[in-house]
Amino acid sequence: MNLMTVQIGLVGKPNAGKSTFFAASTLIDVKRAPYPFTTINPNIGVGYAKLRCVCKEFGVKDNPKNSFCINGWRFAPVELMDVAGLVPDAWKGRGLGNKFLDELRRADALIHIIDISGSTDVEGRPLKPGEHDPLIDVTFLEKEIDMWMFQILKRDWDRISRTIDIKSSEKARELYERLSGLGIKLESIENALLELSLQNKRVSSWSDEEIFEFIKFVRWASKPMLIAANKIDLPYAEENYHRLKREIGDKYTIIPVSAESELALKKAAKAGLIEYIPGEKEFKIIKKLNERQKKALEYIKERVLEKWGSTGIQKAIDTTVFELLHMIAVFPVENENKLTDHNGNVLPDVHLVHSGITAKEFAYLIHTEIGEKFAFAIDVRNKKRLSADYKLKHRCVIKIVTSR
Ligand SMILES: Nc1nc2c(ncn2[C@@H]2O[C@H](COP(=O)(O)OP(=O)(O)OP(=O)(O)O)[C@@H](O)[C@H]2O)c(=O)[nH]1
Ligand SMILES: [Mg+2]
Repeated sequence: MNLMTVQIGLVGKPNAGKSTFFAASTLIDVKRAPYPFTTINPNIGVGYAKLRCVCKEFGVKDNPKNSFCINGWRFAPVELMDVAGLVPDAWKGRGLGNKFLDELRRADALIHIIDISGSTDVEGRPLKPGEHDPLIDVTFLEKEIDMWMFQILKRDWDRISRTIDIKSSEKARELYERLSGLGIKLESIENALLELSLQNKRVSSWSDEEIFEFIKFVRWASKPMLIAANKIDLPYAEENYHRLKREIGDKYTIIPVSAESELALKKAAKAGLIEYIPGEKEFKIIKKLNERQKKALEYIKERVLEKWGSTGIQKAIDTTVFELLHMIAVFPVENENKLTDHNGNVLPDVHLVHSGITAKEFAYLIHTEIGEKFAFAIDVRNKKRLSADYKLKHRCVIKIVTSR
């Protein structure tokens, strides 16, 4: 085990705004353009999940190392991956093929970026806003991912299913071995077998429909997906958004987003024109702007911030991390009085980890040796001792004490 940064895959059809979402989150200047297949090779970069820092509560001035803090908001690193657009039948190799589907293996969660204004067709070709129904994109993309997994499982299925039947006591584990390269969890497989009543059915007698249902179940459980309704600033976006909420809102979390607006705000902030904290509803102009800049910011203010409360980019990442993946943030320190590491940095790191993690498991994540020598942990807030199997809480500050 080690402290791996959570990885979120940005998926969707071409021209939906994946690279713009990526650039707005990471400030990496990747190629973006209003036509399909702008991105060919994946872009990987660091984005951030936002949470209340503990600095104000403890009354300290922090100097973060693996993250940053603005006005009491801590931004914890997450890895984002922007891949090429998916078109119908991508799993069979259409478009840029299934090469980039393979790139999603490691993703812990997916953000599906759709063009909620309906200004691109299912292959990403430009249309007038309102001409395409974004609901179609939601269904097709999932089918592509499921078919891709289905196909991987089906390769060699006859032989594998018979082997699994022979060692029937290890059905879940055998299937797990087969699917582990896709980042599927053993627990999801066990649940799928139970939920779909496939536990006692010989694997070699599963129909294709049953295999597909099984895949759908494990994919959903292992790679939860959020929908980012992008281009929310354009005409028709609002009505499409409300319709999607009505029709599929019980199954999906849908966040209204304008990636282009977030990118513009971040760039303006970087250039010293405005003050802007990612995820906020407002920005402050701090330099004299030219007419074009004024107009662009006015557009964002009216069409996005005042209407939707934020550009949605930060909210999409935060919801994925804290709600879909149920992660928590942990601040480890070495000196429980000064809240520092051994170099004197105050509240240097924050780590996103799965909820339910114990103090000892967390120690192992920091370093195998710290895990092995774990004696107890200290809850820095109240200086109480925490035992090895204590389940850590969101925003806890802990010190791990090792035996010599
Ligand atoms: N109006 C508006 N346009 C946007 C928004 N986000 C992205 N776009 C535009 O949509 C077009 C496509 O954006 P990209 O980020 O290149 O799209 P992509 O999904 O990465 O496309 P491929 O790499 O071809 O798959 C660009 O012209 C962007 O400027 C938005 O929030 N509002
Ligand atoms: Mg792209």
